[in-house]
Amino acid sequence: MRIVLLGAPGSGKGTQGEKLVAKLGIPKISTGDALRAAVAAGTELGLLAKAAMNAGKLVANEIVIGIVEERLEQADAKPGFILDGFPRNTEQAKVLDAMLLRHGQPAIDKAVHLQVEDEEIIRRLHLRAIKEGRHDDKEDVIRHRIEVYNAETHPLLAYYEAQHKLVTVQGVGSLDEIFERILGAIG
Ligand code: B4P
Repeated sequence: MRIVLLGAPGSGKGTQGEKLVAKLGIPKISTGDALRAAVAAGTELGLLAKAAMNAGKLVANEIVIGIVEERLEQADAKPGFILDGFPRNTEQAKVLDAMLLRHGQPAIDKAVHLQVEDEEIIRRLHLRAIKEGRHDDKEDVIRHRIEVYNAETHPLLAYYEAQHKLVTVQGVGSLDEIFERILGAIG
């Protein structure tokens, strides 16, 4: 199965993605995790990504597309995968569809939208800032990330709706309740 997880920052894509990995036995590909690892390792790619991430902006399409393409070519991703945080704009979504076609892989099966109100997102990311100290979980940066989500990522709901692949799940409640909703929605 090939699943895209969509949702605002802090909507729980990473959290629920981990549960899907355990349940479905397919890998999760998180562009956020890959970029944070590159920043921590101080690679050239990390240096390019760092400023955009800390400002709550999207990292350049070429960089994230390169990360995803390299990862999708690995053997463990052939039977299926969960994409967490990619695509984040229409250009990335179109490139993903073309990439799967080019690699002879089946298309995306479902795009799961985790719906969470802004107030709850801000509350969660504040808590995470205290616990994990992520540079992009500061108040003004959180607000900017929500703006970027609304402007660039939200249009993907219509993109996947047009392909009859969109399922929307309420992302508020216990982790297990949300997970059950996701499993019900993907069938
Ligand atoms: P990401 O790493 O994707 O960050 P995120 O959107 O904040 O995380 P997510 O929605 O996965 O939330 P999580 O489960 O952790 O991106 C970071 C940055 O990388 C972007 O701003 C951008 O700069 C760059 N980037 C990444 N992908 C890119 C792309 N494709 N193109 C361009 N740039 C890209 O949950 C958040 C918190 O909520 C956690 O603390 C969790 O414990 C808590 N939580 C989760 N579910 C909960 C629940 N049900 N109730 C209460 N709390 C919950």
